[in-house]
Amino acid sequence: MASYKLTYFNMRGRAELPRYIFAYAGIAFEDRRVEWRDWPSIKKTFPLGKLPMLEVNGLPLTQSLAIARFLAKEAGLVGNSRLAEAQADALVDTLNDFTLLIPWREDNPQIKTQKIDMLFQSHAPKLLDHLQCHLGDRKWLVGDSETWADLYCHVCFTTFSVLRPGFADHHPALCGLTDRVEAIPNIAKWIQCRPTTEF
Ligand code: GSH
Repeated sequence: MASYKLTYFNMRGRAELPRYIFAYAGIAFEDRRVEWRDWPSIKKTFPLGKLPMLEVNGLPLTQSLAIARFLAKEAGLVGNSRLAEAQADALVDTLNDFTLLIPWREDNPQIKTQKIDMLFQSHAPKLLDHLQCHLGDRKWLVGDSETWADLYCHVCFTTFSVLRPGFADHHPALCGLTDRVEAIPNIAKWIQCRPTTEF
């Protein structure tokens, strides 16, 4: 059996989707969490000088979505056809695009709040409408079983809810989707056991 070591900071962030997939599939992994104070001295030892990094039998894999896609394939979570795979990819990219707009690095708290307000006023409704339209009256975003896109939706919505509580309240079908993800027994177990962090 392969050995997996996932290195990231002590936060959900970009490592949480890989962690969800490990949890979903019941695959054991080392969840290595680096302290920020140690990071400058070890940054150079990582291929891109960025985290997360997954080691598979000691071989490094970088880029959070490449890591997640690889694990989703291992876990049977990519979709049941090439088209379904592409649809799941597109949804993951769409959620990721929004995440990248969040001004994580803005130091001025007032400007940060303004930018987040703008983002949730201008972009979030479009994102939510798109996702809800895509979901329709189905149970999962792609096909008739869960994919990594559903898991990522839960990961992202958890973070968006910290920034803007109730941001999806007007999209009940999406709230139903995230409830279903949260009710997957291995995901529920992970959420209960994982370290508590704000982001
Ligand atoms: N595209 C990369 C991915 O998705 O993995 C971005 C990785 C990235 O920017 N990681 C941040 C990081 O390592 C944490 S979320 N920051 C520390 C640094 O750049 O020194």
